[in-house]
Amino acid sequence: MAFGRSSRKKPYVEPVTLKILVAGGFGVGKTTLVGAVSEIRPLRTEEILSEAGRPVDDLHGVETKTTTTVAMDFGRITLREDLVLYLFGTPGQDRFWFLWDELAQGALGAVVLADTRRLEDSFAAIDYFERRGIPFTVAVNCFEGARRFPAESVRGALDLDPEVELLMCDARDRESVKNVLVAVVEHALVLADRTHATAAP
Ligand SMILES: Nc1nc2c(ncn2[C@@H]2O[C@H](COP(=O)(O)OP(=O)(O)O)[C@@H](O)[C@H]2O)c(=O)[nH]1
Ligand SMILES: [Mg+2]
Repeated sequence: MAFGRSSRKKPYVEPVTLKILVAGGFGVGKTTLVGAVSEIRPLRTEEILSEAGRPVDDLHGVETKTTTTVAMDFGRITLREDLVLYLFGTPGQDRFWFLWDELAQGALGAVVLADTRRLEDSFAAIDYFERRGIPFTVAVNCFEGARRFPAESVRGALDLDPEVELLMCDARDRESVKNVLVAVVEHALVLADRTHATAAP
């Protein structure tokens, strides 16, 4: 049946899977972002902020947050039938820094979420990826009520290299988050290509 209907079916191609990190300060929207796009029920390890945790978890500017991710967020999104992303949300608090190196293993790139009301909370993540040469894209999560700033002034405040992309997004919106993820993948692939080209004899 070489010419039968079944031969017209596209052969199944094992999708390429890429690992993307989602980083940024506490309460910036990492869990929300992963939840907005994940096809699997996002795996979360959250604990209700306890009285005991309050002196450590700085809630200033994070009005409605009652849970905190203690380990990580994990999700999956199929960007194309042959391209699947695995998303790993990094823990937002300084006391979980020891998990980062483990999470960063094998990551193609990262999204650094930023909130214009607390830009300084993104510095640590940006430093981390810069130092390790992990390609990243900055996505400003546009909370309503937060002042909007032109991209250029946010870039300046974050001291971003010219080649680092900065986008505006809504972490709750699937299409918006997808755009960010596509940008991260494209940016990382361009950089990987360049590294290949320079490494070639
Ligand atoms: N208004 C608004 N709220 C958001 C947005 N993204 C996240 N939130 C809320 O902000 C709080 C912190 O978000 P979360 O995803 O838990 O932050 P994380 O600590 O980075 O994982 C939650 O109550 C979210 O519902 C957004 O784009 N707009
Ligand atoms: Mg979270």
